[in-house]
Amino acid sequence: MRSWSSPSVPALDVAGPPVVLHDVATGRRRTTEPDGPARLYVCGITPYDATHIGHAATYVAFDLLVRAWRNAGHEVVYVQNVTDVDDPLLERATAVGTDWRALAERETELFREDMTALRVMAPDHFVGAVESIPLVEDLIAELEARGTTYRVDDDLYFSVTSDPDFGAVSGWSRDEMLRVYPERGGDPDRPGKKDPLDCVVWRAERPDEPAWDSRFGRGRPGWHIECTAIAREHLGGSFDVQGGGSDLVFPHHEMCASEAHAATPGTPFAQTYAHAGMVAFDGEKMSKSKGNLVFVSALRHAEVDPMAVRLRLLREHYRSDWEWTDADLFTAVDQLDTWRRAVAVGSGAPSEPVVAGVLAALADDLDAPTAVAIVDRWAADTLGVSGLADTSDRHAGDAVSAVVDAALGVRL
Ligand code: 5CA
Ligand code: ZN
Repeated sequence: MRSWSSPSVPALDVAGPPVVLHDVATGRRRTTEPDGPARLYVCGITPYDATHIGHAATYVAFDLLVRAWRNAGHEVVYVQNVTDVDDPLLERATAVGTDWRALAERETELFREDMTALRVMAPDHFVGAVESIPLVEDLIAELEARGTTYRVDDDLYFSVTSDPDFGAVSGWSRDEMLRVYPERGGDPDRPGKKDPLDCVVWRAERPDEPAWDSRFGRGRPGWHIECTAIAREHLGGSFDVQGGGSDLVFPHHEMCASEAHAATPGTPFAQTYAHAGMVAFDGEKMSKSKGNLVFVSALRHAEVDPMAVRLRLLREHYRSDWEWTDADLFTAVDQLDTWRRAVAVGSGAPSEPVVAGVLAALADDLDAPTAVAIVDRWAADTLGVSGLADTSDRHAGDAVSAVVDAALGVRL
């Protein structure tokens, strides 16, 4: 499907260092070593409601990765899916009496507008589940040929035991998996399954649900197989980073990886698994199902500068869980104003350490809070907040705004 337009990004004179990420599968820091273009897959939205701040935080986090790679001199191939057919979308469409396609299209368009406003770099391949059904069919056929699928009634399941590495992404115990699985779309208690953790890859047609013809009968894809098929098609095996929010560690990323391993034994799905923390509101994880949401579009319509929203997000480390408050947003509005006043001076405190420090912080597991603190200090020195203004660097304003734009994605 159509992506959105990426913001223009200033080229910097200095290259950033190699990018290190915390890998969830090993629990260790790992230096990404792209062989050719850096290849990134980030799980996209299920478009049944508007983009909330939790989604925005996740996509801004991976936008920092795209920018860090580019600043380190890599080309990037970025793939993101849109789960434009799945249970929650169909349920919402029925509840509000809208056609599910119209709902998905409307919310996907709003997402594009929100991402554009937040200056998030566009994926090179923005791919819907519906348009990927032929890919999914081919992948299921591969899995079937390897004897890793079976039927329960007319539905087709993937056998998790066919991947000896099943469990390696999350590192969770079986008990933990069994506890969480039903809360995240799984059906451990369904009679006829070989293992309670097996996941559906092709769901046979149900009354009043959309369905497509396939060699496995009429039906629609399961959730996990969608991302496995799209990632393999556009990125190949063993791509650099699989990303998403931490709510996707299990079952989603575990299943995606196992399906890929079963189809191509010996080739890891991704090299690094990176997950963004969960944003809460009113004491609970912000989620469409709970309804405790702050929408990016609502903030835009309330005339909040999207760059202040972005700066608010950058004040948290991407891996931490945190809570959204209006007070923190207003702090970011003031902070953005201070940065803008400082760069408007033109000259300023030395910019070289700022440029190097910001690039280094972002290459170090996307440490945006440290980068933000470096710019804060520079702005305070330049404006003389804590004594005399330092205007010793004649081109500091331009250099700092360029790195803040290129690395943090904040246009001053
Ligand atoms: N379509 C699937 C992924 S294939 C999905 O999870 N869609 S979603 O709309 O529910 O979420 C979109 C992305 O936002 C996912 O990466 C998810 O992990 C992330 N996300 C959802 N809620 C939050 C939250 N409260 N805080 C941070 N990230 C979140
Ligand atoms: Zn996904």
